[in-house]
Amino acid sequence: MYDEFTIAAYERNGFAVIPALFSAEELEEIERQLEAHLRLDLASAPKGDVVFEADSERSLRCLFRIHERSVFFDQLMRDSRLIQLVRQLFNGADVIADGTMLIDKAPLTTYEFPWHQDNAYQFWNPPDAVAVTLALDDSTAESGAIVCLAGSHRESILPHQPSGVFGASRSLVTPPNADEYPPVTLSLKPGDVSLHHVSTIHRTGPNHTSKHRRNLGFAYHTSRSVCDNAAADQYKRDLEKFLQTQ
Ligand SMILES: O=C(O)CCC(=O)C(=O)O
Repeated sequence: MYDEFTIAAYERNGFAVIPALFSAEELEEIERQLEAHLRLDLASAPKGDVVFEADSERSLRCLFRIHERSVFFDQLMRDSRLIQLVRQLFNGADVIADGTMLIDKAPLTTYEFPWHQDNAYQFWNPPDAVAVTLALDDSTAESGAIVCLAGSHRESILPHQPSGVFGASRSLVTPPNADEYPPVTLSLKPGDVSLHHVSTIHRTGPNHTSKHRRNLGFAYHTSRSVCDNAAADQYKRDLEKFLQTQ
């Protein structure tokens, strides 16, 4: 059971941090598995699931749907601590695990993931869904940590547009009001986990450091939520069209 303060903070703010949920030994194993997986997967993963930096090194920026091609990462997404945590956020509702992704902000990369709400492309109704982030590296204001707007999860989904940033499909049309919803940087150490509600407005900034800032992201929804499949299909078609123009 996770403490009531964490759950209360999540309910109030739309995000929370659980320090050191994964041990150093577990992280070592995750690193080993990730390295082995990347050796195999980068060449064979579907085109839309891999995003590289545009620089000459072509380093990896995002790898989506890892759970579909890796038993280890599928099981990690179903880790009992993560499932129990999400179940507790949603008052004991059944939890369905949707996906695993890697986001690697390479050293000194300048792009941002602009302000957005995840439900602008996930379409859960009601929005009983959450993104769980496991830090593999130090995530700080300097290295491009996730910044959430406290309380913004109470908003409905605001108008979004294509973000123009590879890996981040949509961004808010109008930047949010920071007076209404104060920004909070989710600083994480390796092994820490953060949670943000699918309606929470958030962004990530550039990585000004000389080190990678990698996050593993896991998505969950509850059995109470239904996906608006028509909207999701339209979104996929629009995204494919956009990728073909690139
Ligand atoms: O981990 C990251 O860098 C991106 C997080 C994010 O914006 C998201 O999960 O929607």
